[in-house]
Amino acid sequence: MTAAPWIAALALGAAAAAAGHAQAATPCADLAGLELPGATITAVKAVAVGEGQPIEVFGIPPLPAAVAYCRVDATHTPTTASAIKDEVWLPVQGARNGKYMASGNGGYGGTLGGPRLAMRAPLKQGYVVAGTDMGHTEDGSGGDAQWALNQPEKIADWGHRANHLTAAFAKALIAAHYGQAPKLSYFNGCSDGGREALMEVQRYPQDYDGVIAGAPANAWTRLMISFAWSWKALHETPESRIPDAKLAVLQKAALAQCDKLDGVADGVVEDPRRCRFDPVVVQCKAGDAADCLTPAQVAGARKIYQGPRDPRTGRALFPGYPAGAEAVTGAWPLWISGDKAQHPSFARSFFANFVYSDPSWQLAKLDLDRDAKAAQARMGKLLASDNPDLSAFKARGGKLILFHGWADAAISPYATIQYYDAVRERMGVKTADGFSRLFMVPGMSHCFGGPGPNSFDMLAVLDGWVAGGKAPDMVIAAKTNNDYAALLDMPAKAIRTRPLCAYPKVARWTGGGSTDEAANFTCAKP
Ligand SMILES: [Ca+2]
Repeated sequence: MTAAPWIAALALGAAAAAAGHAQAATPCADLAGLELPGATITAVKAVAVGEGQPIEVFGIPPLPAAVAYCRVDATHTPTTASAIKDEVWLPVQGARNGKYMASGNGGYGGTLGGPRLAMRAPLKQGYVVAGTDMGHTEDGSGGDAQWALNQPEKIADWGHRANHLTAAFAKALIAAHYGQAPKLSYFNGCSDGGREALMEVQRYPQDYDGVIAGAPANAWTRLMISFAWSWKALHETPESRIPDAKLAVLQKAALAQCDKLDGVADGVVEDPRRCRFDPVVVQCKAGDAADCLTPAQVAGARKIYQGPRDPRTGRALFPGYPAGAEAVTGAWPLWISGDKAQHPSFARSFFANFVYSDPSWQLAKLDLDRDAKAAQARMGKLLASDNPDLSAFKARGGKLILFHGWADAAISPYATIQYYDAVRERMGVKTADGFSRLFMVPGMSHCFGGPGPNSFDMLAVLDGWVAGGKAPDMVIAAKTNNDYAALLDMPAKAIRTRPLCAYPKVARWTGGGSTDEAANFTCAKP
């Protein structure tokens, strides 16, 4: 060997760095003095087992830590108008699995509460976990977005920058703390977190090895049009409103028509595409009564099932909502038709603050055609993550899992099918199957809960694919006595199990054995 010693040393050093053994580990307390580009570390705290973790959302009190970890808070200022806060929780050496998972946020972000809730379970499994408030501190989970008024940089932070900066920061922190980069990195988000997940896949494909996008709000501006449409459909005239008490009338009639189409009478429509429900069947013969809908209410309901149409051309602007889960907890009253429904609140705030910079803008001014075009022109490219070309993510070896509840009243499940169909068409079915999956979840509400089996461990499924090479064609879901047990780390009892089938397949009962046991179902062509 004639190479100069320093070349050999450099090569050895590079090899060691690549293998992740080059850096010295930095203890938790010393991370406070760490200088990382673009980040200011604002707090560092060693958290003991059992110590309360702040959640600060939905009135949830601090929850006890299942493992000891180092909590690092940081602020990022990619522009002078920016202030992106994030948290990284690093489990103690003996508790870690060597992998990193970032949690998405929801709604308009603005709080770390949602991410913190979603970070607890993977932390317990040994993941380093992280989350960001997306760049502002107004809790946007109810649809408020005054923070966005005349704040293009904050909109870009929320739109795509925050999660990307958190990824870079968390990875640098992991390398500093353990002296070793993460073996694998995952992103897991639902709702706006699903939009964020697909944003990472499309804009920053190198950030993550595996990504879960649940009920994605990825066609953001078109989604806001559909939210405005909900309001218009049920406020066209004073008679159009559908009181909460009448939603059970719609649901009962829809289930009477469609529940058994899948061969199992379980209060859940397995494949709503086969359910062509027209609410005219519950129209009052005359006048109004508690067990029927007036003609104006029937017209309103039809528009919700149908989705927004261009008033001039009749073209569909976004898909509507499946029938059969109108009255379940967290369905139409919360999102679509209630006095304080979230569709109008999200849409009003979006057009007022993002599109027209006019805080007084009201939905009564809505002109569907004009406003859809303005929203698309001003915000479409920045906020949407609906590009079906995922070739850069595929090329880096990334794996993507999408899921969407069929009983979702917040974001139409048909929108995710449309997007995934577009991915399969653009990339070819075989190529798409090589790195992506969509699981539709019958009877699941928005991201959580619902009358169908809605508990499953998608992170374990993703890890099994990325780390274990096992492409998932079926995921077992459970309906338990507590839909929120997994999230809150509480015990729960399974009432029913059912396979979720990789799209386009659906679960079919074999015709023998209990319909409460997944083993008696197969995944079949719809
Ligand atoms: Ca059924």
